[in-house]
Amino acid sequence: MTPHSEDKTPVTLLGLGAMGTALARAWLAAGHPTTVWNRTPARAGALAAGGARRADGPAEAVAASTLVVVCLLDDVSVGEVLAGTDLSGKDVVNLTTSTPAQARARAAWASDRGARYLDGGIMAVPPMIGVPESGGYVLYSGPRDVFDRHRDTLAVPAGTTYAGEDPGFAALQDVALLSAMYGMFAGTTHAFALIRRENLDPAAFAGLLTGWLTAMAPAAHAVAAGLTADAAPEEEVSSLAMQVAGTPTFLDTARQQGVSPELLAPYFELMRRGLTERNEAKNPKGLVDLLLR
Ligand code: FVH
Repeated sequence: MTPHSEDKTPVTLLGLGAMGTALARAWLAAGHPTTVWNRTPARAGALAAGGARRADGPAEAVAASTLVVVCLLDDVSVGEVLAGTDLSGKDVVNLTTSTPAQARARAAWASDRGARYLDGGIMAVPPMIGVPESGGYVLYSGPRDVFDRHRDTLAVPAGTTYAGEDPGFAALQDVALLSAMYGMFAGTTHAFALIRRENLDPAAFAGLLTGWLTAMAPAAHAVAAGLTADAAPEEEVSSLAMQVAGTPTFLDTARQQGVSPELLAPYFELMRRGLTERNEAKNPKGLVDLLLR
C-alpha cells in the first residue's frame, strides 16, 4: 500500500462485502487515509493489516471523515447502518444498488440530517475496481458541486460519470443497464442449454457467443434512433415481420433439443404483439413503447 499522503482526502467506507473491500483496497493503495467498518468485523482484518483504520461502529466510522462512502447490500441495510450516526456536515456517497425512488428518498433523508448526498450506481464487478483499463465506472447523481468536490477521490476505484442533479438518475440508469445485462444472461443461458446435450465444446461455443453479442451490441443505437424524434431514419435490415416469421424455428429447435422456451418466449410474444396490435412491421423500436403501462 502507498503510505498515507497529507493531501489525499480521507475516506470512510461502510460495508466490506466483495465490492466494498475492492473499493477500500483501491483508496488505500492510492494513499487515501481510509477508515472502514463492517457488520462482521473479521472482514476488515486484511484491510487493517494493509493500513486501514478499523472503526468499532458506524458512528465512529462516520465521524472519521467528511467523505462517507456506503456500499451495503440494499437500502434497508443503509438505513440500519446510518441510523445512529451523526451525518451533519458529511458528504455521503451511497453506492448501494437502489431503486430510483429509494435513492430520492435517501437523498431527502440525508438532507434532513444535515448531509450532502450523492447516489451512485456501480457499473463494474469487484475485479474491475482499481483497474482503469477494465472500463468499469460509477454513475453519480445529486448536487453537481458535491460531485466536483470529490471527483478526483471518486475516480480512484473506477471511472466517474455524472448523471445529473436528480438523485434518482444514477439508480435509474444503473438498473436499466443491469436489466439489459440480465437479458443478455438469459439469452446466454438459453444458448448453452440448446447445445448442452450435443458433442460441442462449451468453451469454443463461448468464443462464438461473445463475438456475436459484441457484434450485435451496437443495435442499441438503432433502438435509440427510433426513439429520438429528429434522428435520421436508419435503413431497415431486419424487419419485425421477418423476425416474427422466424420464431417457430427458434421454438421448434428448443423443443427438439429438450429445452424450455421460458426465457425466449416472452420476447417473441412482444414481437408478435408489435406486429399484430400496432402494425410495427417496419419499426422494431416500437416494441419499447409496448412495454409502457
Ligand atoms: N459485487 C458485484 O458484482 C456488484 C457490482 C455492482 C454493484 N453491486 C452492489 O454493491 C453493493 C454491495 O455488493 P457486494 O458485492 O459488496 O455484496 P456482499 O458481498 O453481499 O456484501 C454485502 C455487504 O452488506 C453488509 N450488510 C448486509 N446487510 C446488512 C445489515 N443489515 N447491516 C449491516 N451490514 C449489512 C454485509 O455485511 P456482513 O454480512 O459482512 O456483515 C456486507 O458488508 C450491493 O448493493 C450490490 O448490488 C455489487
